[in-house]
Amino acid sequence: MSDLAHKLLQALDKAPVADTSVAFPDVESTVMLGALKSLASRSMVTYETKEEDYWVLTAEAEEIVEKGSHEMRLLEEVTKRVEGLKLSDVAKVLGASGKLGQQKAFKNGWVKKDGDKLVASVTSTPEDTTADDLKTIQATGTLGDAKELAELKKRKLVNKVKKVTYSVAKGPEFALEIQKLETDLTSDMLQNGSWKKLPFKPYNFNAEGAPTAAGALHPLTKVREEFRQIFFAMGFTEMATNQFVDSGFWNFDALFVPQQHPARDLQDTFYIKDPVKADEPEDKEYWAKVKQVHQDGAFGSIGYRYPWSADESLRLVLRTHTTAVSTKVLHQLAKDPKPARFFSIDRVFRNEAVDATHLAEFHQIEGVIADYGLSLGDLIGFMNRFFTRMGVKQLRFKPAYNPYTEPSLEIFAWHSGLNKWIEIGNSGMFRPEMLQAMGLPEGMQVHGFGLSLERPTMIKYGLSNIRDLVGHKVNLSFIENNAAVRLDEDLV
Ligand code: FB9
Repeated sequence: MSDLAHKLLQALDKAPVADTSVAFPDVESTVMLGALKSLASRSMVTYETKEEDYWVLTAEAEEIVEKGSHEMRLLEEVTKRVEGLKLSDVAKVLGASGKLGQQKAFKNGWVKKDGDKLVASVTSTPEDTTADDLKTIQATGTLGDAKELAELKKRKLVNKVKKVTYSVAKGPEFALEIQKLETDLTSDMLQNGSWKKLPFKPYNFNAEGAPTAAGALHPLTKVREEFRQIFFAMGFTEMATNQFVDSGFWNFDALFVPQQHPARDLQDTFYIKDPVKADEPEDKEYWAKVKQVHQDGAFGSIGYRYPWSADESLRLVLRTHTTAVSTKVLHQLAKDPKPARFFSIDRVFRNEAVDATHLAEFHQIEGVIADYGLSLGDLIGFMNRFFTRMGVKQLRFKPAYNPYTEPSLEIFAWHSGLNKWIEIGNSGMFRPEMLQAMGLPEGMQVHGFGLSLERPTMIKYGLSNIRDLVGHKVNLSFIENNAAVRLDEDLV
């Protein structure tokens, strides 16, 4: 046990310690607390904690106590000169103190302007209350006049300090000697029975366990899992999305996105330099149908009627949406077309302007539902059921445009916190030019919908800047300490 503990016991043997900061002025309160906790755990002492605020002087205030206040020193320099002190000489004569003292000297009515000079407006030397107050604080740690104290704080001449002290008394097991307590029960003690006579340190059942340096799930991961469970509960199968680079064919052409579409421009899409182009898809019939539907029209569509470029279609891109993956999955489904539901949640990349809520990449949540005889009403009904599962009950739908779906609908929800309708996703019925080109039967329709993962996560965790969620500026303690997430509570 520490030397301090022994000194404390010796002091207590004479009398209770009313204030440890007086009895042991050189001991930090944190060190004192350690000794007290150790003795208290053996019931050798009892103690009470006392917290009090007191005031200490800044370096500038220490100088005022020594040399007088800025305003007093200015008055002295003015009074020394019969004709007064030139304003242009104040800094030369008094340095920074001159400027600091002028306002207070004027406010006290000690000096006044006379042309380009300062002259005294008092006939006798006034009380230097600033210096006097600071000397009082220096001696006692406080000042009776709260208004004066507030002004000294405003002038940054004093700072508040919290003082923690303890009053200590003898405990029921008080003794001058500190008995060594066993902390570990050993097999020898059990075998030879010595444990019966040995003093053991009592268990501290209130002690908190040492924090374990465990890992932590990122909020996006937690919200992603919530969405995955909702999709699984609604009969969806997860798509494999571990391929970020794809050809323009799968990302655009197969979705009936024309090769002149602005989404395919460099300012919207990240193109890969090397390798220069992808391999043609194995399904040559599909490749030919996609070309045909763009160039000449097919499946009841007049197409876009432009010379479709195979090279353009084989340029490699960072996928701009996970719909590129949905297209591949639907193309596989066409080999045995039966009702199916697929979903994906993964990163997509867009070469767009970044701002507080948008980065060049985000996680897209996407679902596709393939079935026979689907209508737009079925899509609207499904979206209501999907979002109801995360507490979003009041939806509105607005006609929109996507090259690959017709009709398309933007989805809105009423955000009670923001008191307005917010866009929560996009959806539509995939076009026949896309579906029949891959070989899906004419009677089969496919609904598609999408939203981002970042937006609901930011709302859930009350974040306004996406850089607090992803990127090198993320506060790791936020990642380690944020709450578990449940999407079935009202989210908007
Ligand atoms: O996520 C979005 N907003 C959102 C989503 C959820 C939410 O809380 C949950 C309800 C509980 C709150 C907000 N948006 C889509 C809307 C806006 O944030 C928008 O500004 C940003 N959008 C992204 C794309 O913008 C470059 C969000 C992202 C988005 C948009 C469309 C799709 C996917 C992601 C799609 C699609 C689609 C359509 C038809 C067929 C297949 C896929």
